[in-house]
Order: sequence, then structure tokens, then C-alpha cells
Amino acid sequence: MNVHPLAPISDAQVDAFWHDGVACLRGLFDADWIEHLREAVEEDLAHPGPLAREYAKKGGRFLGDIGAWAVKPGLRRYVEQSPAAEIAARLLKSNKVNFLYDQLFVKEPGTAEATPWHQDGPYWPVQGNQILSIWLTLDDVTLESSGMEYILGSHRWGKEYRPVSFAGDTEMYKNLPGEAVPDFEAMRRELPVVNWDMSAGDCLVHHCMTVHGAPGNSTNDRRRRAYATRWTGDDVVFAPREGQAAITIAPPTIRPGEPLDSEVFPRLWPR
Ligand SMILES: O=C(O)CCC(=O)C(=O)O
Repeated sequence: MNVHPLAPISDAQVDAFWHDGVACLRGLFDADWIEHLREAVEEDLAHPGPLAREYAKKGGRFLGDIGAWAVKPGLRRYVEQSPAAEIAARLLKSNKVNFLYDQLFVKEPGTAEATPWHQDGPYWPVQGNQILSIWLTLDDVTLESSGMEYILGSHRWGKEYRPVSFAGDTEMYKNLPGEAVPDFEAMRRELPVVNWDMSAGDCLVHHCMTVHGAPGNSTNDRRRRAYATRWTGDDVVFAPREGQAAITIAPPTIRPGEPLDSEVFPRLWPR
């Protein structure tokens, strides 16, 4: 399995990430990583971790498993040994990166539930600008099978939207600050919404304040398995807020205002 990205990440791709808030990077992981993660995902689907949630109410399956890397050796191997940490450091223009947490998103065929429009940052107990996710797809994906959609440049709007529950629980985050997420679905024609047809092994890298969502998986035969890992850079400190949901199985051991370096949020770059 490759340790470094299979292709160099150009300055233009780094600039596009910072300008648009998202970049689609293709062919950085070899086929062995994809096969390795597919096996780890099947294991997780059969035995989800302690913070896993099921979001589908009307058929299909939409599993979100949070922080499972800490208890699943197959996921941990990807976190610690794949090119992901190096990709994050390059995109974040950061000397070091810490691993924040992981989230597995499996949306099986025939799952009507959309992923609601949201920003990631307001869910997380961190403050800083060098924060991104690497959403790696383990299946070929199109909009029809729940490809991700992004609003270009929305990370630069200076807006912070209150988290929304993927399960539709309107009470869950009501005490967190931020504006209610506008009805972007109704406004989408006026907004620079983008998505990409992707092949298994391609990844989307998005900034933590970029607004994104996804439709349901309306196909009847195409799985949509994605593994998102969240990474932070030099300028990030711990900043928990009352009312946020846990992102790690073990509680953080650091105090507000401190850098993340700790067993719960390991520094994984430089290696
Ligand atoms: O895969 C999905 O449906 C949601 C992904 C997402 O929102 C994220 O990775 O931040």
C-alpha cells in the first residue's frame, strides 16, 4: 500500500482548495488501500462502533459511524499509515497535522435520506482555519448514488450555521450558536453548487466551513461507501462548546486553548 500520494498535488490544486473550499483529487490512493478499507467497512457495517448512528427511516441504510478508528484496527491502519496525513498537510500548508476524528458514511441503494446542507466546523470542539476533511469514496459515485455537493467559496462567507441533526432531531443542537441553515435547496439555482462524478479511490478535500450536502442514493444497485477523515493544522486549538456531540470514543485529555497534540488527537505529520 502506498505511503505517499501516488501523484504530486500541484500548487494550483492547493490554491483551488483555499479559493473554492473544496477540491476533487483523483488517483492518490492505490487499489490496495481501497480494498483494505472496503473490508474494514464491511466489518463495521456488521459491528458498528459505539458512536454509530443509523439515519435511514424509510428503507435502504444510511450508517454514520463516528470515531470508530480508535476501536477498529483496519480503519486505524488507514488513519496512521495511508497518504491521508501528508495530503492534509500539503493542502493545509501546515508544518504539522493532527488527526481530529473519522466518520464512515455508507448510504446503500434505495436510501431516500439526503445528507442535509451543513458546515462541519460548528459541530467540532476546535478553533482555527487549518481544518479539512478527506472524503474518500470506495465506490464509483454520481449525484444519483449520493455524490457530495458543495457551495463554492461558502467557507469565505464569514457565516457560521448552527449544526443540524442528520437524523432530523430538531432539538439536538438547539443550544449551539449560529444562524439557522438557510434553505439552500430552494436557492440552489442562484448558488455555485458543484459536484463531481468520482471513481473509487478519488477523494474530495473540503474546508470545515464549506457548505455541503448530498441527495439520497436513488439507485437500486450502486452502493455508496465513503470514509471521511478530519485533519487539523498549525493554527488549531481545542475549543469545545456546550451542546456539541462527542466525536471521539475516549474523552479529550487537553484543556480549552491548548493545541490538539494528545493520544486522542494524535500528531500524524510529519511522520
Ligand atoms: O457522506 C455524506 O453523506 C456526508 C459527508 C459529510 O457531510 C462530511 O464528510 O462532512
